[in-house]
Amino acid sequence: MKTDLVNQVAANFKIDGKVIRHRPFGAGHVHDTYVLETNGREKVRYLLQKINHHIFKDVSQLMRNIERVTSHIESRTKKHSGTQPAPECLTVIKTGSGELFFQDQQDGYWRMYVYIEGAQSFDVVETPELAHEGGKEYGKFLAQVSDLPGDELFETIPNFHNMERRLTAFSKTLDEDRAGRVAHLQYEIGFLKDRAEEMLTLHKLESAGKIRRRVTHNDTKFNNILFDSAGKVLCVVDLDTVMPGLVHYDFGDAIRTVANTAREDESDLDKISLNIELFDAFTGGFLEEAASFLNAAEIRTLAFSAKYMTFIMCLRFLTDYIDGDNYYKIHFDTHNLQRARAQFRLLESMEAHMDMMEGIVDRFAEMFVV
Ligand code: GN1
Ligand code: MG
Repeated sequence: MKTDLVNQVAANFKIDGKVIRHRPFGAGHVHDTYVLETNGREKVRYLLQKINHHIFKDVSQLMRNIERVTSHIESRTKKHSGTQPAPECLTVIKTGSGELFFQDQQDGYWRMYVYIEGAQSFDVVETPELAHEGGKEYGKFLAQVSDLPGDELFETIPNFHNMERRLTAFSKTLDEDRAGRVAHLQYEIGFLKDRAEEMLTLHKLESAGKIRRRVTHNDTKFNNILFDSAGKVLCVVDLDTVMPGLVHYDFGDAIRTVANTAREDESDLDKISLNIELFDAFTGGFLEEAASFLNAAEIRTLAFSAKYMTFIMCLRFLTDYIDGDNYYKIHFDTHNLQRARAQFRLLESMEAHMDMMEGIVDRFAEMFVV
């Protein structure tokens, strides 16, 4: 990205001083992010993001959701603590004319947040204490957004975790075979087809009215929680997909990342398995915060949700690979295939641990459901 463009774009936001330095930031698969330093007096740094509007097609509605969610969390925290809180949430910086985003002349869409200093996030989790804190934080997040006033949030990516739609898209991609890759992937395709029917379980429960939509985060990778340098939770970030969803999406995606012994795209499959101790620790924290507002059918299917979200990632990574890598940022040619294979291995490990996982959920449900 050209230095001048970042500087030019930044000048449109209400920042303290002028940008003196900037660098690319983070490991997201979707947006381009920069951290900016200014010569302002307040010594605040900023996070400037070029929003991927091929994925988030309605940037105005996206930013309206984020504004609603962040201001609600902020007001709720103030009410509960009675004081000005430490950052419990992202702070949006508006443009000079009061807009939530800036559109440049090349049709790029940009937004800005206050950069949270001294924060760290974890791609791989090693201690049960950290997993437990993360579980509490995502459980608390669900509670915080549960009483969001006003209309339903806008669906920023329609049918994001809708398994039927994802399976249909997969079949279509197989038929088209645009990158000529299908012939080499018979094992992987069979792996997914064998499990497709089981993956419609949540959809069926929802249609039968046994589980219902609530406001969920929908991208609860563990590294979307920020911790301070002492390991204390700061806040949940990456609010792009906060919208109506099932609790399973949040619990499952968090388990997919917190209880994986390796990175999401690990190439050495033997390093990948489900760490049951970390599953236990996260689940305990999560249910401590969330058990009181979940119903029995939701709780009974929580362990399954880990498989659901891992399967959907297998499906999405493989679909993108077959389609010629149009969605996720990749760092080498077979990156999406490697991601898919790593998720396959994790899913197999979850299948082997399913009874234990269900037992753990039951144990905490007994403890925390009043
Ligand atoms: C994307 O790039 P990031 O971390 O925000 C994706 C998630 C996937 C994740 C896999 C909008 O998230 O759904 O789980 O990659 N976000 C979108 O790492 O597609
Ligand atoms: Mg994201």
